[in-house]
Amino acid sequence: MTDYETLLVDHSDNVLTITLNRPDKLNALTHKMGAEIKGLLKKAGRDDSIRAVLMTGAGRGFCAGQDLSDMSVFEPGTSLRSHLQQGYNPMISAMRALEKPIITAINGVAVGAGLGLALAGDIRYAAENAVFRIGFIGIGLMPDSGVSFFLPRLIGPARAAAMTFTNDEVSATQAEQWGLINQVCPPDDLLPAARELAVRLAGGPTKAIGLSKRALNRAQLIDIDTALEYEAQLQDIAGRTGDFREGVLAFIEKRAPQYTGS
Ligand code: LHQ
Repeated sequence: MTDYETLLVDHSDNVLTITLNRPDKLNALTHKMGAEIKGLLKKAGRDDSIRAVLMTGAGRGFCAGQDLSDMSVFEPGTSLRSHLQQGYNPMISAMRALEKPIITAINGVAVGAGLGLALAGDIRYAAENAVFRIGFIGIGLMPDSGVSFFLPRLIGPARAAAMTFTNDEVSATQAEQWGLINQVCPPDDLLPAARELAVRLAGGPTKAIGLSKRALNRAQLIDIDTALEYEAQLQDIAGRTGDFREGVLAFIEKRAPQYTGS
């Protein structure tokens, strides 16, 4: 696959693996890294042979958020609003809009916009040594990159407020108890476990998984009646896929389904 300046990329077994690759900076985000991630997410949306995405970090960090040594962001007159509108917002939106499962394998510290990246995935596995920290308040900012949206929904408003205001570190074990992540793994087991799940999901009924993601996204924002109607509309689409027919046929024929993503 094409070379990337800030990422390692692998495409095999219908899984696109994106590894943030600035380990000496704990994979802090630069403009280039954001652009490369967005480009890959676009490709993942168009390429039928990509049926799940796995995102992780090289070295001992997952992602330390905005690269604070990039002074262009802090020059007087720089609008952080346009920095976010052009940089992180489309990246986080693209992760939520991609109708394929995204697993984040959090191998170390996840801070600031790096926490946003971790939370924008659908399913999160973390190494025992991973830690979560808001970061923003530590440099006099408030949460961006979707963190103010994801955090209270995942762990509740009180815990979200404490994390956001104090900048205290949250361990992987605590994060699992709170529902911030799905599973804690010994460090050496993290990638194999996350990859096993990604490969398993990549072999699933991709369209139905994508529509499920669309419904789960929408359910965060709407009332039950609207949610029921929205589910009915999306199920109509799922009901017209080849994978649905295959799923029912396999059940009747008492065999494992062979999903193709069609
Ligand atoms: C870094 C970084 C980093 C550059 C570690 N940048 N080099 C922000 C601004 C503007 C607009 C919009 O949005 C945002 C969003 C955000 O992301 S705000 C949050 C920004 N991130 C942070 O505030 C985190 C800063 N980093 C830290 O607090 C610590 O490095 C953590 C707690 C992540 C890890 O601590 P340690 O494990 O003790 O590692 P370390 O501090 O020694 O870092 C290792 C190296 O990585 C070190 O470089 P060096 O050359 O000295 O070995 C750090 O300078 C570098 N690094 N984070 N964000």
